[in-house]
Amino acid sequence: MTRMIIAGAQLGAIQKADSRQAVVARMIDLMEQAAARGAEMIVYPELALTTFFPRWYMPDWNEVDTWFEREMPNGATQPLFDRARELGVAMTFGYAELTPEGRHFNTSILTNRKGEIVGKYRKVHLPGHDEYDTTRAFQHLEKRYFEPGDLGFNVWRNEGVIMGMAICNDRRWPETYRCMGLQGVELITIGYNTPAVNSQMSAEGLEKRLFHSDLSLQSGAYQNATYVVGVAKAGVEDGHPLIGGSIIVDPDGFVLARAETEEDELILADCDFDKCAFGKSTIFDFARHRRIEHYGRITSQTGAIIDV
Ligand code: ING
Repeated sequence: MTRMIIAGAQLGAIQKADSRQAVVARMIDLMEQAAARGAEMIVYPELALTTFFPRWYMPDWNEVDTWFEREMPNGATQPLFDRARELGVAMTFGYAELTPEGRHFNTSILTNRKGEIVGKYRKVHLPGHDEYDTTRAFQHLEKRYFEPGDLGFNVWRNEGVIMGMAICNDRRWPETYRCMGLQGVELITIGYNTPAVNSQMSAEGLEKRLFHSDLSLQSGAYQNATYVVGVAKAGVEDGHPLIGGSIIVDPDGFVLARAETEEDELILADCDFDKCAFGKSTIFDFARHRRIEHYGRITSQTGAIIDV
């Protein structure tokens, strides 16, 4: 029987001018609060070390690369890994990864309770666009600054739990969860930076964005009998609002904890991973119920084809 108190560490706004050191200090403060409340794992947002820089058009790639990390851990993040080891807290957090070969990914890492990196994920579903778009109220240049992830959706047995990761827009695609569900996943961590308004349809407001975030996370959890922890970078970054709404969801799809602010905020839940077994052995016993002979379109066809 594996139980773990898991913390979601929502981060408030990170301004363009904020240093990585200042952000890491905030992350360590949340980790210490979480450890004091018995947490054995902490989940941080997507691109947790910097502002959501894909909102800015930067023609100079030397400037773009200042938002990326060339190694992990590094000088700015080593104190976080050291404190995690001292406190015995596993963690996931997202950052912009620049590889030695010069490739750019929107990445998340997973550590064990000794502060050792045991897994890495690179964001597969990149929203937005790759050129400056004059029609948008603000830019969303993830397709410009990142390559689609090349590692796929994997899981790791970490601290006795089968864990997987996804990032932000990935949570809107059911394939994300099912690829890990088919590997027996029991915990999926998903950091996100979601603009509070639609750059193309200003009528779409905060309520709808929060609803769609909950809907995506809860359905992924229920349909794959897994815990899901969705954690926001929230608040107003240089005038641009991001939604909060961090939640911890159980394998039945129920929300166990929810952030109430758009600031640095901790949410916690005591997760009993035996609760995954019932769904995986009954309604979502994939081996007994799935009919893959009818699912071919899902991997053979990218876009919709209408021929009726
Ligand atoms: N952000 C947003 C997300 O998927 C978005 C982009 C918002 C797409 C709302 C569609 C609707 O939550 C990131 N960083 O993926």
